[in-house]
Amino acid sequence: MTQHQLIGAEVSLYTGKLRCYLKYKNIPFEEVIASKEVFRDVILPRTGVSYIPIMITEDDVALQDTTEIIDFFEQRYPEHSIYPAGACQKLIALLLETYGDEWLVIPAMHYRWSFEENREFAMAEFGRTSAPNASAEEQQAIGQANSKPFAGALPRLGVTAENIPAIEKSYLAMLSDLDAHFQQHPFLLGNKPCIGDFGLIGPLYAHLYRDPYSGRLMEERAPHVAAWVKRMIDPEPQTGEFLPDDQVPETLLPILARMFAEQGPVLQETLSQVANWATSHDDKSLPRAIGEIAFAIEGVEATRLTFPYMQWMWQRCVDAYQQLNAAEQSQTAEFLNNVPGAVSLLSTPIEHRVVRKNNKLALA
Ligand SMILES: N[C@@H](CCC(=O)N[C@@H](CS)C(=O)NCC(=O)O)C(=O)O
Repeated sequence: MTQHQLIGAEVSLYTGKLRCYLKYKNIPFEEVIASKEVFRDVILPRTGVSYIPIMITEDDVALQDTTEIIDFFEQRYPEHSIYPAGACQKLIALLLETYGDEWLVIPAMHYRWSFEENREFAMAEFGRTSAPNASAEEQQAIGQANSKPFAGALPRLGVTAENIPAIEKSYLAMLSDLDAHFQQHPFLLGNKPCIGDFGLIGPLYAHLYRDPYSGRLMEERAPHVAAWVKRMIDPEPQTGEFLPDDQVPETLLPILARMFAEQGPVLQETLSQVANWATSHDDKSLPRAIGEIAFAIEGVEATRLTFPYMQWMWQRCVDAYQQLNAAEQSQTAEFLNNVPGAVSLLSTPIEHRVVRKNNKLALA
């Protein structure tokens, strides 16, 4: 093999995250569509799991999980790093990656599967991905079948008839906050993208920009966010700098405040459920979901499954915070003191860590 292969789909959230990264870094790659045959012959045998995207590197290493793939490539191609050197910037970048990857999936999935226009589009796209050579009719039927588990995931993520208005209210408020930010800055932390930009582009591209109904909504409500999406998917490779002196724009404060108000309590409860799980299970392996969590968006309560993977993402943030020296920690805390709940959650020790082993999650 001579080139890295990205195996994924245009319709997939996390494939979009990785594709934007590879383009910004100017890492040459070939994109292979994750058809049914590719799932059977490559994805499952090489990774042991059925997630996309996966990466087969030019020297034939198979990798899954966008965060791990990005970190693998950051080692191999350290120039134009997407991790800021500044302590505060780096932490904010990691927080926003966790928010995009693990929380904005809620509005992304809601808008894709609750609106007829988006649903029809996504089903056809699922069919096109699975069977690229089938007729449009066949693709629609295949898409309908293949998309069932995804459309059916809404209740597990905590999307219900009762909280849909709150999810939409929160998403539109977040979009307007982000619009105000991108009116002033091309990317989150200056004029080059950081890991946080790649976390956010996952939900904000494939679902919330590319699906037709959500795309119109974004163009109308938040044209600067739509312009950022276009910069992310068609970047000027390897250009730009982060803001000087470890500055973090205040326009990110409302976004972080929303993250800690909504996702913060879920993160906290996930840590505690993982710790409880560890005391009552000898086996180190972790299922995908280990329980249920009550949470609130815009004051409306709902329940979702507890995903220990969220803790794995959070550990990266906590590690970044707890490894800071005293001066960096106090400077970072000064900024984060404007975000209710942030410093206390970041200072909470992780009782039982989780690790990724062979693309599955396990207790440490
Ligand atoms: N954290 C993983 C998430 C990957 C993921 O959930 N991908 C979706 C498609 S965008 C998927 O394959 N879902 C299949 C499933 O949930 O079973 C990553 O960053 O790669």
